[in-house]
Amino acid sequence: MGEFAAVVNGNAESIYPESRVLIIITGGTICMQPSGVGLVPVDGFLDHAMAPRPSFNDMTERVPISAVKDGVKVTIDSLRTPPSSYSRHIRYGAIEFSPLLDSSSISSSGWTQIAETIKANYHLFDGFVVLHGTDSLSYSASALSFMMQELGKPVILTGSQASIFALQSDAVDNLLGSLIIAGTFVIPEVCLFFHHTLFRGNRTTKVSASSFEAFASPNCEPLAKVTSLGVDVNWTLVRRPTKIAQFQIAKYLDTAHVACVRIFPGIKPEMVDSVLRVPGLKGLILETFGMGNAPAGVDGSLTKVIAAAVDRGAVIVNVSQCANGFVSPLYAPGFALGEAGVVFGHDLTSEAALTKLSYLLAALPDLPSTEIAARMGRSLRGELTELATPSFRHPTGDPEELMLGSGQLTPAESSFTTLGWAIASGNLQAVLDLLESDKETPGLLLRTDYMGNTAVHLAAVGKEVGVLEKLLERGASVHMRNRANNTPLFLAQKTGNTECVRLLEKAGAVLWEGERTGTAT
Ligand code: ASN
Repeated sequence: MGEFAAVVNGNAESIYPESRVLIIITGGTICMQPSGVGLVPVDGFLDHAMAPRPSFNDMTERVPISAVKDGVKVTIDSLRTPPSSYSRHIRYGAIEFSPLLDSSSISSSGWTQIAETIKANYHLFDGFVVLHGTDSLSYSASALSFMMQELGKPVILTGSQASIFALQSDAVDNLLGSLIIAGTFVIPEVCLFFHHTLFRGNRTTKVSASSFEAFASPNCEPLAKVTSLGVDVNWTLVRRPTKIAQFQIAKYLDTAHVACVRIFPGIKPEMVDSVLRVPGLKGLILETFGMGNAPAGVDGSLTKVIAAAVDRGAVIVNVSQCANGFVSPLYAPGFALGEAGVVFGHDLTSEAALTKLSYLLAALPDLPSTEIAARMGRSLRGELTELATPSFRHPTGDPEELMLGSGQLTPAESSFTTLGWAIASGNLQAVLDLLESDKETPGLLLRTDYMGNTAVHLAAVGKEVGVLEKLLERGASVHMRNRANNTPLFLAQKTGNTECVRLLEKAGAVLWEGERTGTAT
């Protein structure tokens, strides 16, 4: 260890708590080096790329931590970051896939491997960062979003346009931003982080082959932005599970029986027909012009080819070639497609449409194609905009909230205190009224008291299990930890609140490692 380590080694007993993040390394430019056959991924990323960098390593002791690799319990080496501006260290370990891939070679078996690794390690980490090549990153982010059900922790996919070993690269920013967000904020979605921006993964598309600003989310605002002041999370957009159920994964996607065709002027109906007649084909994504239009063909021949395939049981989904906007049967050509049985994919990206169809076909193999088609038009994970759907929403902000440090309670702080009283006294109606009239950003469910306790922590030790249930049904997280690093489940157990323990476990709560091993207080 060098000079730097000697200076900071005294930080080992840091006053700041640690979050724990697992980095899953699948490959991509971020870990590539030149070879005789072009850029190839090289292994040993934690040691070679992260350990030598002070922003990833505060040079304290490398602590072995528990993880599950290929279904086997193992201990892996960990490093930790210096404290972030959120007064937390991020302690992280890595699991590297073998072989590492250029992401152009990822397939549904790779998605299964990523999903299974997250599932096996879910109880051991606060969040997950997946290092991945950029070429197929939006496909993988979309696929994983559908595979993860009742996700309660952040899963952030990232990569870079230049290798971390290059002198000028976006790799450090992308990786550090992902780590800090995954270890600090309970954003329970499959996200993609790139160029200071956190996107909902299934809304993204790769828009540049070389620029550092490589991804866009044309039909959905970013979930968060990293600025010089910190991470600005758009909490009103963040989705969260509202079903009291544990995290689950779908094991695989059926990409073997779907295809994607891009309509172009002069396309021959026979071309589309031959794709639709590939043996076993169950679904087709049709990339159409503008708002969902395709040439009808001579005497409506293309429309007839499509109608015949729908009759044979194929699911055909209309998405736009335009990055921005949505498809609708507004114009006659689009209307004709609708009449032929094509389902309108609203503002789905092609990546999301293809992976969603693959997911539905694998998850619901016995469902009639008309039912699969109907589900393609409805939002499962926020991947499309359903015009009439109410969404989870925190009320918009109030500048007064920025009065922190003025010595007085902000309106948000005082309403959290009131909520705390209502929870402590088991007054369900008062809790519901307070949540209903909440006017702050972030909302009451995301706020904490001076000890870092969320409403769920307070309810876990409260006398009314119904209060806890209502909080969870409104999307409150069971995974947040307070300043003492305690989960609500730990507090409920400690106070002997067995009903709350049972409910929290049903909602996917698990004890934190320190709590399981008895080092927590
Ligand atoms: N070909 C690389 C990949 O997708 C591109 C990158 O990661 N920037 O693996």
